[in-house]
Amino acid sequence: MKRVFLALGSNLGDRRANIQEAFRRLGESGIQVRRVSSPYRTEPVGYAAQPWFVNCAAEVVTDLMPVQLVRRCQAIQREMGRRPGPRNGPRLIDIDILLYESVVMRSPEVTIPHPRMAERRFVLVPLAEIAGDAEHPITRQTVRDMLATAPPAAVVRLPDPVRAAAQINGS
Ligand code: PH2
Ligand code: MG
Repeated sequence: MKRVFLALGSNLGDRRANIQEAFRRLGESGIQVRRVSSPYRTEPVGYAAQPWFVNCAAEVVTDLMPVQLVRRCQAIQREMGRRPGPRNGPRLIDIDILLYESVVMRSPEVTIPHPRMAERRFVLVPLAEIAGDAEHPITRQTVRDMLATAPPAAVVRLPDPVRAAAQINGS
Protein backbone atom coordinates (compact mmCIF):
# COMPACT_ATOMS: atom_id res chain seq x y z
CA MET A 1 0.00 0.00 0.00
CA LYS A 2 1.22 3.47 -0.86
CA ARG A 3 0.64 6.55 1.32
CA VAL A 4 -0.76 9.49 -0.60
CA PHE A 5 -1.91 13.00 0.32
CA LEU A 6 -4.82 14.45 -1.62
CA ALA A 7 -6.32 17.95 -1.78
CA LEU A 8 -10.06 18.32 -2.29
CA GLY A 9 -11.90 21.51 -3.16
CA SER A 10 -15.33 22.72 -4.23
CA ASN A 11 -16.86 26.13 -4.87
CA LEU A 12 -20.16 25.28 -6.54
CA GLY A 13 -23.38 23.95 -4.98
CA ASP A 14 -23.26 22.47 -1.49
CA ARG A 15 -19.47 22.60 -1.20
CA ARG A 16 -19.11 20.52 1.98
CA ALA A 17 -21.58 17.90 0.74
CA ASN A 18 -19.60 17.63 -2.51
CA ILE A 19 -16.41 16.96 -0.57
CA GLN A 20 -18.17 14.38 1.64
CA GLU A 21 -19.51 12.65 -1.46
CA ALA A 22 -16.04 12.59 -3.03
CA PHE A 23 -14.64 10.89 0.10
CA ARG A 24 -17.41 8.30 -0.06
CA ARG A 25 -16.59 7.57 -3.71
CA LEU A 26 -12.85 7.39 -3.07
CA GLY A 27 -13.52 4.81 -0.36
CA GLU A 28 -15.50 2.71 -2.83
CA SER A 29 -12.62 2.80 -5.33
CA GLY A 30 -9.87 0.93 -3.51
CA ILE A 31 -8.62 4.15 -1.91
CA GLN A 32 -8.73 3.93 1.89
CA VAL A 33 -9.17 7.31 3.52
CA ARG A 34 -7.01 7.33 6.67
CA ARG A 35 -7.16 10.96 7.90
CA VAL A 36 -9.11 14.02 6.85
CA SER A 37 -8.35 17.62 7.86
CA SER A 38 -11.00 20.05 8.99
CA PRO A 39 -12.78 21.80 6.16
CA TYR A 40 -11.56 25.35 5.43
CA ARG A 41 -13.24 28.26 3.71
CA THR A 42 -10.66 29.69 1.34
CA GLU A 43 -10.27 32.74 -0.82
CA PRO A 44 -10.11 31.84 -4.56
CA VAL A 45 -6.58 31.87 -5.94
CA GLY A 46 -5.67 32.38 -9.59
CA TYR A 47 -9.06 33.64 -10.74
CA ALA A 48 -10.70 35.97 -8.25
CA ALA A 49 -14.24 36.49 -9.63
CA GLN A 50 -15.71 33.27 -8.28
CA PRO A 51 -17.17 32.00 -5.00
CA TRP A 52 -14.91 31.08 -2.08
CA PHE A 53 -13.93 27.44 -1.91
CA VAL A 54 -14.19 24.79 0.75
CA ASN A 55 -10.88 22.87 0.85
CA CYS A 56 -9.69 19.80 2.77
CA ALA A 57 -6.61 17.59 2.78
CA ALA A 58 -6.60 13.83 3.30
CA GLU A 59 -4.17 11.00 3.84
CA VAL A 60 -5.16 7.89 1.90
CA VAL A 61 -3.58 4.51 1.23
CA THR A 62 -3.97 2.64 -2.02
CA ASP A 63 -2.41 0.05 -4.29
CA LEU A 64 -3.20 2.18 -7.34
CA MET A 65 -0.18 3.52 -9.22
CA PRO A 66 -0.07 7.31 -9.75
CA VAL A 67 -1.61 7.32 -13.23
CA GLN A 68 -4.36 4.90 -12.21
CA LEU A 69 -5.03 7.01 -9.13
CA VAL A 70 -5.30 10.28 -11.05
CA ARG A 71 -7.65 8.62 -13.56
CA ARG A 72 -9.84 7.37 -10.73
CA CYS A 73 -9.93 10.86 -9.19
CA GLN A 74 -10.86 12.38 -12.54
CA ALA A 75 -13.55 9.75 -13.08
CA ILE A 76 -15.07 10.64 -9.69
CA GLN A 77 -15.03 14.34 -10.67
CA ARG A 78 -16.89 13.55 -13.92
CA GLU A 79 -19.32 11.13 -12.29
CA MET A 80 -20.22 13.82 -9.76
CA GLY A 81 -21.12 16.12 -12.64
CA ARG A 82 -18.05 18.33 -13.06
CA ARG A 83 -17.87 19.77 -16.57
CA PRO A 84 -14.83 21.33 -18.27
CA GLY A 85 -14.39 25.02 -17.40
CA PRO A 86 -11.70 27.71 -17.32
CA ARG A 87 -8.32 26.93 -15.74
CA ASN A 88 -8.53 27.77 -12.03
CA GLY A 89 -12.25 28.56 -12.51
CA PRO A 90 -15.29 27.41 -10.50
CA ARG A 91 -15.64 23.68 -9.92
CA LEU A 92 -18.10 21.31 -8.30
CA ILE A 93 -15.30 19.07 -7.09
CA ASP A 94 -11.54 18.96 -7.57
CA ILE A 95 -9.37 16.08 -6.35
CA ASP A 96 -5.61 16.61 -6.70
CA ILE A 97 -2.66 14.39 -5.78
CA LEU A 98 -0.22 16.40 -3.61
CA LEU A 99 2.33 13.78 -2.53
CA TYR A 100 2.61 10.09 -3.43
CA GLU A 101 5.16 8.43 -1.12
CA SER A 102 8.38 10.21 -2.19
CA VAL A 103 7.65 9.82 -5.89
CA VAL A 104 8.77 12.53 -8.32
CA MET A 105 7.18 12.21 -11.75
CA ARG A 106 6.16 14.35 -14.69
CA SER A 107 3.87 12.87 -17.32
CA PRO A 108 1.18 14.33 -19.58
CA GLU A 109 -1.43 13.04 -17.13
CA VAL A 110 0.02 13.86 -13.75
CA THR A 111 2.83 15.77 -12.06
CA ILE A 112 3.86 14.68 -8.56
CA PRO A 113 4.40 16.43 -6.19
CA HIS A 114 1.67 18.87 -7.16
CA PRO A 115 3.64 21.66 -8.88
CA ARG A 116 1.88 24.55 -7.13
CA MET A 117 1.43 23.11 -3.65
CA ALA A 118 4.21 25.16 -2.01
CA GLU A 119 2.51 28.46 -2.97
CA ARG A 120 -1.02 27.57 -1.95
CA ARG A 121 -2.20 28.23 1.57
CA PHE A 122 -5.52 26.56 0.75
CA VAL A 123 -3.48 23.34 0.29
CA LEU A 124 -0.84 23.82 3.00
CA VAL A 125 -3.02 24.89 5.93
CA PRO A 126 -5.26 21.77 5.78
CA LEU A 127 -2.27 19.55 4.99
CA ALA A 128 -0.28 20.94 7.96
CA GLU A 129 -3.17 19.96 10.23
CA ILE A 130 -2.70 16.26 9.37
CA ALA A 131 0.92 16.04 8.11
CA GLY A 132 3.06 19.01 9.12
CA ASP A 133 6.20 16.85 9.01
CA ALA A 134 5.60 15.39 5.53
CA GLU A 135 8.50 16.24 3.22
CA HIS A 136 8.55 17.56 -0.31
CA PRO A 137 10.75 15.02 -2.12
CA ILE A 138 12.51 17.64 -4.28
CA THR A 139 13.03 20.63 -1.95
CA ARG A 140 13.09 18.53 1.26
CA GLN A 141 10.99 21.22 2.91
CA THR A 142 8.35 20.02 5.32
CA VAL A 143 4.74 21.11 4.92
CA ARG A 144 5.28 23.37 7.95
CA ASP A 145 8.32 24.98 6.24
CA MET A 146 6.38 25.57 3.03
CA LEU A 147 3.53 27.12 4.96
CA ALA A 148 5.90 29.55 6.69
CA THR A 149 6.92 31.07 3.33
CA ALA A 150 3.69 30.74 1.29
CA PRO A 151 2.18 34.01 0.03
CA PRO A 152 -0.76 35.37 2.04
CA ALA A 153 -4.33 34.30 1.25
CA ALA A 154 -7.36 33.88 3.48
CA VAL A 155 -7.93 30.35 4.84
CA VAL A 156 -10.49 30.01 7.64
CA ARG A 157 -11.11 26.78 9.52
CA LEU A 158 -14.74 25.69 9.61
CA PRO A 159 -16.34 23.77 12.43
CA ASP A 160 -16.53 20.08 11.61
CA PRO A 161 -19.72 18.73 13.22
CA VAL A 162 -18.72 15.07 12.83
CA ARG A 163 -15.38 15.52 14.56
CA ALA A 164 -16.74 17.89 17.17
CA ALA A 165 -19.27 15.19 18.17
CA ALA A 166 -16.53 12.54 18.28
CA GLN A 167 -14.47 14.69 20.66
CA ILE A 168 -17.42 15.43 22.94
CA ASN A 169 -17.95 11.69 23.19
CA GLY A 170 -14.30 11.24 24.07
CA SER A 171 -13.40 8.93 21.19
N1 PH2 B 1 -8.28 25.48 -6.92
C1 PH2 B 1 -7.81 25.97 -8.06
C2 PH2 B 1 -7.62 27.39 -8.28
N2 PH2 B 1 -7.88 28.22 -7.14
N3 PH2 B 1 -8.52 28.53 -4.93
C3 PH2 B 1 -8.92 28.00 -3.76
N4 PH2 B 1 -9.12 28.81 -2.71
N5 PH2 B 1 -9.13 26.67 -3.59
C4 PH2 B 1 -8.94 25.79 -4.61
O1 PH2 B 1 -9.14 24.55 -4.45
C5 PH2 B 1 -8.52 26.30 -5.88
C6 PH2 B 1 -8.31 27.70 -5.99
C7 PH2 B 1 -7.47 25.06 -9.16
O2 PH2 B 1 -7.71 23.76 -8.90
MG1 MG C 1 -6.71 21.87 -8.18
